[in-house]
Amino acid sequence: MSRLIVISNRVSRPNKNGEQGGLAVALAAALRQRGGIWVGWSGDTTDKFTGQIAFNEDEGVRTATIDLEEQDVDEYYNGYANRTLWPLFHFRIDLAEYARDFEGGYNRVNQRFADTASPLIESDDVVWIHDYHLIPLGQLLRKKGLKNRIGFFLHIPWPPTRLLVSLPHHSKLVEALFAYDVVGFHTEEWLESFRHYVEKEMGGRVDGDFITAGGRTIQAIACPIGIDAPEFVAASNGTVAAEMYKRVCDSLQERAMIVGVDRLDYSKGLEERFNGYARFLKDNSQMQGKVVLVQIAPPSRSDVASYQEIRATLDSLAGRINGEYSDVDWTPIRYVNQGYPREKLAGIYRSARIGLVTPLRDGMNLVAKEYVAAQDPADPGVLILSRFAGAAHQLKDALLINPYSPEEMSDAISKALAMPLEERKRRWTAMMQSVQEQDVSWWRATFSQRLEEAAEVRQTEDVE
Ligand code: ADQ
Repeated sequence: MSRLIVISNRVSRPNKNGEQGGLAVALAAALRQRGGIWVGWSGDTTDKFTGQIAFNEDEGVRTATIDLEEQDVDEYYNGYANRTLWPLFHFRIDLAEYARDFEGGYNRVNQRFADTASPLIESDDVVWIHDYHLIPLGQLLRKKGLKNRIGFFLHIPWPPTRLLVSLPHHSKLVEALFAYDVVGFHTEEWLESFRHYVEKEMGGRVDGDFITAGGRTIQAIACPIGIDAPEFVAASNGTVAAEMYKRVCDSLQERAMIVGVDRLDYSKGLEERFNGYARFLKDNSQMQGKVVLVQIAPPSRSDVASYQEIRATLDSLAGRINGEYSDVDWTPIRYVNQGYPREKLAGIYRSARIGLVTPLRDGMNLVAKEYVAAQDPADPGVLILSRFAGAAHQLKDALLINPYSPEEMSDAISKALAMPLEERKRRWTAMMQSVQEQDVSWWRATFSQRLEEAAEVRQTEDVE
């Protein structure tokens, strides 16, 4: 079996405390099984980039990391990745910043990744590159003569063509994807937008999964990521989760809990969620004092101004809603700016009657799947899910809503709180089947298999 080389912006080194996310666990398992290396940025900076690689091996997983210069981090990570591509790909062209320095830094760092990774790659290795930080990397590796099978997976949405063309040099970015053998998206919707761009802007041809443009044919597929379902179910039934469940339930004093768990990011629709919940309290005064929204949102990307703004907005909104509706013995929103280990999170999910997952746009959204996996099968809670999350394509038995509409959110909360046990069980069983069948191991195996097959197609072509 060929070795696997994973390349992503950050590398998640396995640790004994099991505090990695599902994606990191799945990739680490693949690396352990096939051998190989995980390459990426260390998260640290250095005065002058030297290309020096730090090798480590933890729990049977080899990692290779590099330090970047301060200017690299400003232009590539905080700049082009998080101030240009992230907002644009989440349909927020109002927030996207187009600066030449950012684009220059992005290309420079991708070149640094190519220079670092290429000597580590052997001729038989399969290379799997992740996410919007590294779109041009495959092309840069090809320029160095690499003939390996190279796949790319995009973890965020692919925007509609009419938005994407607002990006200076958009065609250069998309053309770079044609250096890969397989390009993966979470949903048919993102894939359709990609195909649309290729046909309309590049004069390309689509033939099922095969897409041809500029003389290159690649496979573009929808391959939805999942969670580590068995691990999450086990965590939910463990002692840490049970302690957390009890702690939360004791604090609720019979009140119904609604839970939201998100990185503090404007794409997650937290402002709209707070407003929808406030609308529910206003429309249902008999429920005041009987429900609590627990919103867990650890800050992220706090060097970027739009993230500082969303944090300030939410601080004041939570304060205003709590000021308006609180009583001496009840606070409607518990707004928590910290992260929790997965086992504790599982207990928190289980104690909530409702999981409120309402991003304005989301590639997939794993929190929705974790909420489902953590439920008690005998008495499951209800998932309220944004129709604009990739997860809505699979979790069709959630209460699907438009997150921009406070009325829809308010109605869905009422419906969920009144939902009979039989209906809750029926909806949960259908969702749980999807969560278990298409879990993270399925995702990894499906994408890898496509990549292996792609190589065979190419070899056959070469022979002819
Ligand atoms: P994210 O935008 O980070 O991921 P998501 O898919 O919801 O979004 O994953 C977040 C992960 O972080 C979940 O596993 C969750 O449990 C964890 N997390 C969030 N808040 C936490 C907290 N307070 N404490 C502990 N853990 C917390 C990007 C894309 C998504 C896509 C994933 C995977 O934006 O659309 O689903 O990648 O491809």
